[in-house]
Amino acid sequence: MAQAASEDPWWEDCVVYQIYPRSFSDADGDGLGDLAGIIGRLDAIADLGVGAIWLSPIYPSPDADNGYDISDYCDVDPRYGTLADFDRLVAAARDRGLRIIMDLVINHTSDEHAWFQASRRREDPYTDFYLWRPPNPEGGPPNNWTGFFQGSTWTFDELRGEYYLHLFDRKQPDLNYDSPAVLERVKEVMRFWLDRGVSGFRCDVINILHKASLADGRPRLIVRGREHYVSTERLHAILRELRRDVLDPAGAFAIGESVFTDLPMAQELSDAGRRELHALITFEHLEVDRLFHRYVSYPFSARRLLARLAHDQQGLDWPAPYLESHDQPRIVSHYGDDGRYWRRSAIMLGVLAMTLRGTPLVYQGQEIGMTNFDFTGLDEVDDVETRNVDALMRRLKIPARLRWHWLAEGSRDNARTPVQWSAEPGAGFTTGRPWLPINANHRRINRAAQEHDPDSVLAWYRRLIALRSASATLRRGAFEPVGATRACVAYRRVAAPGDSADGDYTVLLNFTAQRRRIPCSWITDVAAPVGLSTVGRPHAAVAALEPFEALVLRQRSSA
Ligand code: TEU
Repeated sequence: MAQAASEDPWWEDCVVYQIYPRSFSDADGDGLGDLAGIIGRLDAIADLGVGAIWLSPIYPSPDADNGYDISDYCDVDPRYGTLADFDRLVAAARDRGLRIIMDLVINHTSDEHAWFQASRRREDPYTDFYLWRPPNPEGGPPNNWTGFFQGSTWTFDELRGEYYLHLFDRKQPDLNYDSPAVLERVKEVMRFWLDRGVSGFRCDVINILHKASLADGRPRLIVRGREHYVSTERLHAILRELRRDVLDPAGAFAIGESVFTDLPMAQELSDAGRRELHALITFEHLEVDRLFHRYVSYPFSARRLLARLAHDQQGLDWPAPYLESHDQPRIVSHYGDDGRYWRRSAIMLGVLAMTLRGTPLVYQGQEIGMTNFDFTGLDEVDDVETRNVDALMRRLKIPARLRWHWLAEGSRDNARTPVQWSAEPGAGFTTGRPWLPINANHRRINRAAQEHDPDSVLAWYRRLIALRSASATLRRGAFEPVGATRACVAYRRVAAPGDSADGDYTVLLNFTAQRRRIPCSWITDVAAPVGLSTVGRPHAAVAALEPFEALVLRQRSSA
C-alpha cells in the first residue's frame, strides 16, 4: 500500500490543465467563476486530451490574495459552491477521465483563520502555530526582512502584543513549522481532500515553509532574509514525512512550487530517490528577459531561453514544463507576438510547451492564445502584488509612463482576466458584471470562434497534446539542445532504449517576427519526415525559419 505512488506514476503520461476558478466560468451570474461553472465546462477540458485539472484555491478566503489566503482548509468558499458541489465535480471529472489536483497553501493561512484568531489570544494548542516575536529593543519589527509583496514581513498585533511574521501580505501570517502540531494538522487537511477523491496537490511556495532562523537578512533590494528559510534541512524532512505518511499511502501526486531555486536545490527537492516531491514548478525560464519579479524587462534572447530550459530538462528527474500560470503574463504577449503574428506565435509556443520532457501544465486560456490584459490604468488592476510594486516604484520616483509600462507587462492580472468562451458581452464567462474586466479582444479571440477551425490555436493544442500522448519520446525521452541564436532554438528529443519504435524528434522554433537563417548543422537529416509544420513545409531541407515558425522533424531512433 505504501508504495502505491511508485506503482502508478500516472502523472508521467498526462498533461495537467490549471484552472483559476474565479476567472474560469460563472454559472450563477455573480461575476465570479464557480464550481458549477467548471462542471459545465468539463467536456471542453476533456476534449483537449488532458488528464488532470489543478484547481487554484476554492477554499473560504477573505481574498487579500485571491484565495491564497485561506480561512478554512476543509471547506469550499460559498461563492464557489459547497462541498457537495465539489464531490459532484470530482465524480463528473472522473467520468471523463480527469483527475483533480488541489492547491495546497500551507506556508500561511489567512489572518481570519480560526487558528490565527486563537493564536492571537494565546489559546492552546494554537499559541505557537504562528511566528510571534516581541518588538526589537527600539520598539520596531523583530528583524529587517522584506516580503514577496514588498515592505516589512512583520505586523504588530494589538491583542497579542507581539509582531507576527508574514512573507506575503499582512493578511497571510506564516505558520510555524517548528511546531509538530502544525504538521499534524496539515496531514489531516491533506487526508480530508484525498478521502474526497482528489489525486494530488500543487504545493504553494513549498520550499519556504520552515524558517531556520529569524536573524537579520543580508542586504538585498527585494525579499531580504530569504537565506534563512529557502529549502532548509527541516523542510526536506517535512516533505519526506508528508510523502511517507500521507501521499504514498494514497498513491497521490505532489508537485511543488519552489522559489529562489538553483539547480542543486531543485534536484534535492524533486529527486526520485529522496522521496520528497514528484515534480517541481520553477520560474527562471520565464524570466530570461525580466528582472525584479518580472516587472522590469530587457531584450529577449532565445539562446538564454534554451539554456534555462536545458537546466531543468536535463538536470531534473521529472520536470514540469509550463509557460503560463495565474502569476505570469500571457506567454503570447511575452515570448510571442500578440499583434500581427498572434496566431502563429501562440501555436509556436504551444509546440514548445508540448515537446518538452515531463508533466506539462497548461493554464486556462493558453489553449486559445489569450493575451495580456488591455487595461489602461491601475484602477482596473486587482492584484495585491501589482499594487505593492506600484507603491515601491512611486517611492523610487519612476516616472508615471514607465511605471505603467512595466506594471502592465508584469502584472499577475494579465493572466487573471476571465476566460474568453465566446464573442458575446460577458465573453460567455458571465451574464453578470465580471469581477475583473474582460479583454475587449474576446470578440476576436474566443473558444467558440476556434472550436471548429482546423487552423486555430485550439486545434493545434488538441493536435499537439494528442501527438504527445502517443509519443513516449516526447513525454520521457532525453532532451538535448542542438543550438540557438538570439532568435531561434533547436533541440532534440531522443527516445529511451525501450521506446525506440517512436523515434527521435528535432524541434526548431523562431521567436522573432523576422525570417531567420539557421545553421545547416541543426538539420542532420534533410530526408527526415516532417512531423509538424506550422507553415506547411513539405520537407526538412530548411535554410531559414519563417517568422514565429515551429517545425518538428521525426527521425529514426538513434537508440
Ligand atoms: O506564488 C509564489 C510566488 O512567489 C510568486 O508567484 C509571486 O507571487 C510572484 O510571482 C513573485 O513575483 C504563490 C501563488 O502562486 C501566488 O498566487 C500567491 O500569491 C503566493 O504563492 C502566496 O500564496
